Amino acid sequence: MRLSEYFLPTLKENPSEAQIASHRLMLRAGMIRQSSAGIYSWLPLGERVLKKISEIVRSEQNIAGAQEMLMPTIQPADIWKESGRYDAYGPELLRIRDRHNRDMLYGPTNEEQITEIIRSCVKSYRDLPKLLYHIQWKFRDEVRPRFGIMRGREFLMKDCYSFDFNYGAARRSYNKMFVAYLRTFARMGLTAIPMRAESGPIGGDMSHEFIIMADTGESQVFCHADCFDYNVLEELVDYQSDLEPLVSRWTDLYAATDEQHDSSEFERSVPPDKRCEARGIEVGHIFYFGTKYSEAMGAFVSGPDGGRVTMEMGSYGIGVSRLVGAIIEANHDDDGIIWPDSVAPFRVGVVNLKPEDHKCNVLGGEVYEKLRTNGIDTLYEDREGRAGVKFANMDLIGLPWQLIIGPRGAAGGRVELKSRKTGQRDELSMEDAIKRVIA
Ligand code: P5A
Repeated sequence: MRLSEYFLPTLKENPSEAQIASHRLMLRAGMIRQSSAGIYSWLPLGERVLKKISEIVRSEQNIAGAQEMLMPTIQPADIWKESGRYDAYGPELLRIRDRHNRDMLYGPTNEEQITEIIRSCVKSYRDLPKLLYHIQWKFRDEVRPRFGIMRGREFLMKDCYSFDFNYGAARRSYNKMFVAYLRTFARMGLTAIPMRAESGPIGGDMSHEFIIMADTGESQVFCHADCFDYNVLEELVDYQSDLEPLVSRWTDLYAATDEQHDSSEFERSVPPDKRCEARGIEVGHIFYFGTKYSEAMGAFVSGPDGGRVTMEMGSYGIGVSRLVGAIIEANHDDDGIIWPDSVAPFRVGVVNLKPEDHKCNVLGGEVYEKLRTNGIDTLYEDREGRAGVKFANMDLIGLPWQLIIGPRGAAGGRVELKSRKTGQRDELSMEDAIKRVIA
């Protein structure tokens, strides 16, 4: 993409409404624009990151054996009346009336909708288990939407739902998602710690929040320091085998959010130097709630002996849009964002310091085309302007690599390659620089 054509409305000044780094940087880097309180448009740069994150989430859901579908944003109120949540959910639920005077709502979550589908289509225990997910916009009329897209009113969620025949099978579904979540966040360069959590309006008696540490996080958490020392991507995960040992390696370590925190248990579980108390951002939340919805909505199958068995359910959420902010909270410096490779909107920014110079123009065009034809997402700074401004802009938007072309090097076909993360700069031939970016 050529910056002379790209829509990237960056801001020089810090927007006064932004209280935390990710909100400030997303506005300044031209990723989002507020539409109304807690509701945002995603501009091209932001949309790219959202898509990258969704792709990682999708790929790990599929590997775990979940099947993608797509449910609507607008739901009929009837199914929520059946589950009892139409009244219980309160003012966070955005209620709508259609032209025929029918009660509708903008879905804050989809337990009712999926239960309605499964109860009508799945009749026998032989058709279980089922693990289904979608990535869809949600609406919650939060009292205090804040921190930009971190606590929005409209936000993108991946929500998965499991239907099983009995507790043991439901537990296996829970474990699959538990492991899939560890892998998903690790692929984004995040250390997300699973913590015992309160199940709130979703309900149920087993629940874990996945939390990344950040001073600006809304959750207060307590955990054993060893939680941080574990790389789940090094494990060979076979989702058909028993995942309980892998899951209990985590759940045996003390880790809880403040609502579930038990200080005497915490003190018993760890030497003092292993006890961490910190703030964090909730990027995922999984629930086992048994028959809460299936019972209320009559979702049952016939068992092996012909009798009726109410299905066991769980639901599993990832805050896809919140992750954009969470990743920035974990990866930035004073100059701007530092994208991890896997979610970067572009892999490299080609910075032409003097596009009006013939040699720079030719070399810049050549580098840009070579990268593009090699399938590398490339943003090309081909506009005239001051070098300092171009560098500041590139640092702000935080692409992993900057390939810098100036008049001195261009004459000999040489360029400079800068890593945004380490700040290291190397002077290289054009070919070597391209090879390094591709590697
Ligand atoms: C699980 C999937 C649920 O809704 N039902 C379907 C269950 N869980 S949850 O914890 O309420 O939400 C799941 C994740 O969504 C993100 N999230 C938000 N992101 C941005 N703005 C919000 N207002 C918001 N509310 C929830 C969180 O990452 C949460 O873990």
